[in-house]
Amino acid sequence: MAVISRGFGGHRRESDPDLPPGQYLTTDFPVLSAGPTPRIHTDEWEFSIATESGAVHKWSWDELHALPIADVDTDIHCVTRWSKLGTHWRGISLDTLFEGVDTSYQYVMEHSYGGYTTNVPLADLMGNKAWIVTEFDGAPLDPEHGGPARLLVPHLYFWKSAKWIRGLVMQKSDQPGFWEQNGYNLYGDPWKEQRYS
Ligand SMILES: Nc1nc2c(c(=O)[nH]1)N[C@H]1C(S)=C(S)[C@@H](COP(=O)(O)O)O[C@H]1N2
Ligand SMILES: [Mo]
Repeated sequence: MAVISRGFGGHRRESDPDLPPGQYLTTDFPVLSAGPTPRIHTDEWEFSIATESGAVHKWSWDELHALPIADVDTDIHCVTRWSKLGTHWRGISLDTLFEGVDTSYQYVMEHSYGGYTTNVPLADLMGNKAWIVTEFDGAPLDPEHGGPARLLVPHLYFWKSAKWIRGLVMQKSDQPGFWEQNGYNLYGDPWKEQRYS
């Protein structure tokens, strides 16, 4: 008998139109970290956005959770070629966090607890395309996957989704972050296979 793989047991065909070129599907959730997993207690956790004027907008864990929370269903694509379709997250839209932020800079450096950095244009964080997520699959985000909170920018390769996010710094020009300095593409569009520079 014919086996229809779409929608069966979560496996879908490699010809799936939602799968970017050169990617394969996985139902696992691999952990990819450049260093040890930092442990950040939510009572010490803080997120900030710093701009060219010297202003630093800060949110504690409780302040973050006072903001409207969004349900996010999305596909994720790692440059090491695994993709995971239909992942479910909850978090706060970057549009919400940027509401009171005044900047004319167009680029952002993401900074994580532990020192990881990655760069992204501000336009890629706006328009309901990026979130600070605190839940995955109905449970608090695992520390290995970036808990208590990570950035989620799913339309770019997953290295742009900084785990253990600590803050964003507005940048006048697009500067390479950690992996970008080590040969990864400055932008990272999975549909254009922008893997390396
Ligand atoms: N802080 C931090 N964020 C990070 C990384 C990292 O090493 N440190 N790795 C990136 C890479 S290369 C990928 S593919 C994803 C992996 O996320 P996961 O471990 O939840 O699958 O996180 C990204 N964010
Ligand atoms: Mo990655």
